[in-house]
Amino acid sequence: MRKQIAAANWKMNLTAQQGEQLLNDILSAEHTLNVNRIAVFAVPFPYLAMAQQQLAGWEHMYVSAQNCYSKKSGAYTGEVSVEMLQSLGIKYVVLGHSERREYFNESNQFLADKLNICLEYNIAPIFCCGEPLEIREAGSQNDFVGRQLKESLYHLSAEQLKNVIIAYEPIWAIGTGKTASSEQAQEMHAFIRAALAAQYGNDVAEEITILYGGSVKAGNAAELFSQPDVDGGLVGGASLVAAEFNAIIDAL
Ligand code: G2H
Repeated sequence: MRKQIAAANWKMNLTAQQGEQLLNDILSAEHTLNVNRIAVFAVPFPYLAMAQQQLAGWEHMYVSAQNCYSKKSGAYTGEVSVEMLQSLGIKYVVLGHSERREYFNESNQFLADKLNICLEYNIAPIFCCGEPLEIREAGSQNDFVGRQLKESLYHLSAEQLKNVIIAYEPIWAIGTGKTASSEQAQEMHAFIRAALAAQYGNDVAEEITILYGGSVKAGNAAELFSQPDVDGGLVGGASLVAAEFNAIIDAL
């Protein structure tokens, strides 16, 4: 069975005190999680250690970074290495979010390097892909996402790929309130799985968790997650409100 994941992406939001309170509010609700149904919290770098401490002792809930650098260590002022993340016990990192691609010029090749180093350090990448509006309107979304997969992932072995989580996030649906319909999400997730199957075989593709991201909220999570190839969500705005994210976890 594939892992189902509710992943919170706090982005650059909340003070330390607000973040601590939010996690406490989420932890104080009852959740029926298990090894194949987990919650992940991608918090800002300064809160990683705090979040790790708060989640210590809670099963099936994990802290994630929102980014990392592609080099092991060295003179890269302001960057954070996977070795640093590993030393805190972090198990996940979001890579290639469209905001990083757009504002920080992250290319498919740069992301391939980041994927490599994460996998070397046993940190599972949550690899984001997705098309902008003009590509969707031109009907070229499969080619666009297919190329992102090819250029960042296809150098990996099947064993490595099994540790990668994919998040499909159509850029036109991010923070806009415009969610992709569950049919649009399913269509792209099925395309991604078929592309992985063509490259790595059906058995490998069936094991890969593919999350949907883009204006997921309590009100649409169950419908999105009920699609056969949608294995959970990467959630921005709604993950900042305990009641919303609690409901999203429970919709898994
Ligand atoms: C997409 C998503 C989280 P939101 O960026 O990665 O954010 O749910 O606010 O659209």
